[in-house]
Amino acid sequence: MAKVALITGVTGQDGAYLSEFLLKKGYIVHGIKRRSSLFNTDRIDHLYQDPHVDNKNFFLHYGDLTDSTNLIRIIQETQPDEIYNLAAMSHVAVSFDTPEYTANADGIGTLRILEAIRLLGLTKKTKFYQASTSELYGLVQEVPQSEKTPFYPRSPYAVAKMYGYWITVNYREAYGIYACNGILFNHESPIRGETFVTRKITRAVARIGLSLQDKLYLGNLSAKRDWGHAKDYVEAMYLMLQQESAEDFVVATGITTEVREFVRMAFENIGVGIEFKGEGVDEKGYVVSCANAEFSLEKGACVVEVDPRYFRPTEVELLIGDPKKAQDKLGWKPKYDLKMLVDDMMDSDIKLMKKDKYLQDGGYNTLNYFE
Ligand code: NDP
Ligand code: GDR
Repeated sequence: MAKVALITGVTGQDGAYLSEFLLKKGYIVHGIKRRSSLFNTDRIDHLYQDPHVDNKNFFLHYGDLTDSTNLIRIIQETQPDEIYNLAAMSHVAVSFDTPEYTANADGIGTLRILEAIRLLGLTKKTKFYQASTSELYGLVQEVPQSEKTPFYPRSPYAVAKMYGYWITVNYREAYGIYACNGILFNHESPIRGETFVTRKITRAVARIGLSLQDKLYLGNLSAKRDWGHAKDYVEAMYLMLQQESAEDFVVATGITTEVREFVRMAFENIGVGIEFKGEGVDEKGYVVSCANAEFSLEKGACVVEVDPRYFRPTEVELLIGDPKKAQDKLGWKPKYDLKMLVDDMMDSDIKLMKKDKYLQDGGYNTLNYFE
């Protein structure tokens, strides 16, 4: 019998890669998607199956983490062997603007699913994965950060996720549910949301190279993140649910890099050298060389500038994870390093932006929204 997985947040970056991964393993995959006024299934359209044909193995259900009755009904109908709770208001900066909604979806949403498992009598059948985060570490207590490092959340997002983390531990201990937290450090990909810093950078660098845009505005260039590839990280989620007993795991590369270095690497991908000058809000990045005729940029042009509107009320300055437990117990090892990640994202965004350029040159409007 094929195993059945239910994925919340199936339309997001991780939901799309995890669906692909589980379908390849022979799972029947159910995903919960929100109703929206525009199509929101771009990332999973290649997995979509016509509802009128037989032998389908990928199903979508309308739902929302803020609606208990809907979650209970979907879990009852699908009787999943594994639930991956990936749905969340996942943008740290936006959580300062929508703190109550973030607490409801990211914090109480996790409780709603665990309670559904309990109320439906599925505590022995259904395994649960919670998308916990390195943002829990927040203000640096120790480096590198491991499963034993104390938490100090620094945003409404991280505080909500802290509730999700502990309620997962509590339901494991109280009711014997196989429930795990994956404490994942930042992971990116060509389908990363456009307003997270890596994708904002790769999109903008591709556009600047193709003369579709002059400048990229960023916030804190000194923040350090432990960046991996989402394709590697969804494999760790799956492995966590295949163990003898449920435990929590850090998933990270163990290497940390400044935002400004990510910018430099993205420009390097198109043969453009840049150097940063100034400090804080005065910091600017200038083209120092351009070795690629296709993306020729004028030497001395200022292509990056700090805009304080992207600063956060409280910032997480340094994240670096210790993946030893995941390596030892799960046998997990990432295939991508940072250069491979940057190159993968750049290649994809250059292709996308060439399409935009073609449309613009033909007199058509293209999306021109940057945040
Ligand atoms: P995305 O933002 O790409 O995807 C989030 C998903 O959640 C989307 O499918 C979104 O739907 C859905 N969603 C948002 N709010 C609700 C809601 N109220 N009810 C139902 N669905 C909702 O995130 P990622 O794929 O990057 O991350 C997956 C999970 O992992 C998130 O929980 C995130 O917080 C966490 N995480 C991510 C890390 C990362 O670096 N990517 C690191 C650590 C943790 P829609 O498409 O309609 O917006
Ligand atoms: P993060 O990711 O907050 O770590 O959360 P994000 O890419 O948004 O920020 C990373 C760092 O870059 C700095 N930064 C900017 N960030 C954005 N978005 N836009 C900018 O213009 C900009 N300039 C500098 C930020 O200040 C920050 O320090 C991500 C999300 O996926 C969470 O859901 C997840 O839990 C964590 O990663 C681990």
